Amino acid sequence: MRVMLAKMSGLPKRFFSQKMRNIMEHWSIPMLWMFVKSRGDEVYIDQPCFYTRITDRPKARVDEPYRFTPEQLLQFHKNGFIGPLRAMSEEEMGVFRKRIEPILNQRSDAFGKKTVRDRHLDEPFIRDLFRRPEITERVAQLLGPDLMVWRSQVFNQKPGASSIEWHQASTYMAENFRVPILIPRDKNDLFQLTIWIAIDEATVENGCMYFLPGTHDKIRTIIRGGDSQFYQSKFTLNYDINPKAIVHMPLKPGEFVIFSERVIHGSPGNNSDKRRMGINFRVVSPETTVYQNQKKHYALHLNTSWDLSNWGCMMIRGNDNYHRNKMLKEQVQETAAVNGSVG
Ligand SMILES: O=C(O)CCC(=O)C(=O)O
Ligand SMILES: [Fe+2]
Repeated sequence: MRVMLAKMSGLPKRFFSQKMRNIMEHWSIPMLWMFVKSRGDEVYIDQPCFYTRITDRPKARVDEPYRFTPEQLLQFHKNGFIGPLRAMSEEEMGVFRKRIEPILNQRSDAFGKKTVRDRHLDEPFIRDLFRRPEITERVAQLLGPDLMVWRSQVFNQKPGASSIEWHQASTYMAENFRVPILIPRDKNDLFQLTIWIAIDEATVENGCMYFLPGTHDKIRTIIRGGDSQFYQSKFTLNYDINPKAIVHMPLKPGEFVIFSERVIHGSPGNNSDKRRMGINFRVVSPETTVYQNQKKHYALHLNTSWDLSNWGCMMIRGNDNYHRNKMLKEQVQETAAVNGSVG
């Protein structure tokens, strides 16, 4: 396989379609080998990587009220998630809820269409939530002092909503199996975290998120086809789920959980008459390149694309010493304020 690829990569680029060139550039040998061996039935769910750094040391110094104990840090690195933690009071979340509800029925200015993705691009009050020290100071201890948001999403699980199948992710190559969204310095290092904040109360009955502790050790494969549905794609994660190992994460409004997307996670669907709405956002260091040279992003499991002309990243803590990424316009004025945060 290695020899074949080396020979192929020596050929002039015009010999290959863009699709083929993407595959040669971004599919590693294990990814290609899995595809060939299974004749396309089994593929890695995302670019393979391994979790190596279990530590009880914080990656940033923060003020006392937000500080994790060494036991909490160790627990996070062993499990791949930590929560519940509080971002704001239930009353404050009530105000946030009233503001976000109507927006979801409106077109996003940034993308020119109705979408649950990246509504923070249009709405300063959502950006304010992501910048709360209750969140940033916790995340900094796990990921490092310089934090940049590149994606957010509202998960509005109405009564009767179906499950969000067990899944994991690394560089979000899984969204189209051609090009990764994220290019970190080292794929194996912890380069990203997701923060999921409860807008409504999330309970076991209305389908709070659940996790399989310790499964962030590596990226698994998926078996294509079958009955399991991940949005519009049909696949099953190749992992034998032990029901006893499942950890549910009930959250009160205003509480959040921090997790590595590499940990196997999902939610069981809403079997109640109460809505379960939450908002997540994904954070990397500004050292990571996001949507490199991409003008448009296509997600296979949703069969839709987003025009990235108005998209940009946003610093929520520390400094961007790399200037690699397109930033939100208003970030220029906001940077001074962010630089004042705890270092
Ligand atoms: O809201 C959910 O149930 C799933 C969320 C999720 O998969 C994520 O935040 O990555
Ligand atoms: Fe997820």
